[in-house]
Parts: sequence; C-alpha cells; structure tokens
Amino acid sequence: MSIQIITADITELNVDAVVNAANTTLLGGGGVDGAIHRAAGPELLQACRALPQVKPGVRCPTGEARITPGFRLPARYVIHTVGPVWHGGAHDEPSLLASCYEQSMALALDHDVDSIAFPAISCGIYGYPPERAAPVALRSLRASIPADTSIQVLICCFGDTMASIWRAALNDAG
Ligand code: AR6
Repeated sequence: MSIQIITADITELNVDAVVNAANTTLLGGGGVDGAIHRAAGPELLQACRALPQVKPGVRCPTGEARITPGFRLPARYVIHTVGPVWHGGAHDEPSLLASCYEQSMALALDHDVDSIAFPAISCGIYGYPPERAAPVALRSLRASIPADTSIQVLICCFGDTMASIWRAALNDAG
C-alpha cells in the first residue's frame, strides 16, 4: 500500500477511481464536485439521479459513499462521498470525515480498483481546516487498506499550500 500526495486537477488523473467531495443530493455543486461533473459529462448527473434516495433529496448521507461510472473522465469510476461541514470540531466532524475515507476505500476494493485519487474532502466549501483533516484522513486510510493489497492511493491537492500541509501530516504519521 502506498499513499502519495500530489498537486493536480483530479479530473485529469489516469487512475481507476477518483473520489468526489459531493453533497447529500449527489446532483452536483461547486468545487471539485462541479469540476468532476463538467469533465465526466451529463451522463454522470443521470447516473447520480438514478441512485436511490434514502430520504427525500438525500442519495448519500454525510460520511457515506456511492459509486458510479466515470463516463468521459480518464477514471473508470467516480466514488461520491459527502464530507462533514466544519462546525468547530465538536459535532462528529472527525468521525464523519474518517468514515468518508473508509467507505470510499471499501467501495474501491469491492470494485478491484488498483489506483484511487482523493481530493481534500471537506477542506474547501465545507470549511474543515486542512491541518486537522489530513491526520484524520491518513489514519482512516491506513486502517482501511488491507496489508496484502497493492492499491495506489493518491491525495490530490489543488495547489502547493494544501499539498505541503498533507505532506507534513504524512511525515508526522511516519
Ligand atoms: N481537483 C482537485 N482538487 C480540487 C479541484 C480539482 N479539480 N477543485 C477543487 N479542489 P470542495 P468540500 C479542492 O469545496 O469542502 C461542493 O459544492 C479544493 O481546493 O470541492 O467537501 C459540493 O457539492 C479543496 O481543497 O469540497 C458540496 O456542496 C478540496 O478540493 C461542497 O462543495 C475540497 O473542496 C463540498 O465541500
């Protein structure tokens, strides 16, 4: 298992799966969600619409994940997950964020994915401080990846400032 931090536009990566930082409707939005929908084409929205609603308007509760094809993306799959909105850290944000990484990895492993790229879930519009998100994410990923798998895990940062925060967390974790 290897975890690497890179700086890139996630929509351009040649990986088996990209993870989308979505919202509970799964019907698109701004940030990386908007970029993934634009690059994947309108078929992605159709595929998301076709996913069952667990309650009115909610296709993916916070902390859970769903999978669709990648359509026009280089990636075969998009794994949509919904990170928590940051409300100061005492509202289950760490466990919900950890769950996003864990559930996304579980779907990837179920679909025999060899390489997967994650954005910095919740670290944009949802306001999670990246210095706090990165260690939670890395711990969750390490716990989610079985020792006997060779899956390549990329953390795809949008800009060097974000990447250096994640690199520091990766180094801290040894
Ligand atoms: N490639 C890689 N990372 C990106 C890209 C890209 N093309 N574009 C943005 N980022 P955000 P969230 C980075 O806001 O905080 C949407 O409206 C971005 O710089 O995309 O989980 C959804 O529909 C940041 O570091 O996701 C939800 O409503 C990281 O991706 C809400 O935003 C995550 O930022 C989710 O907010």
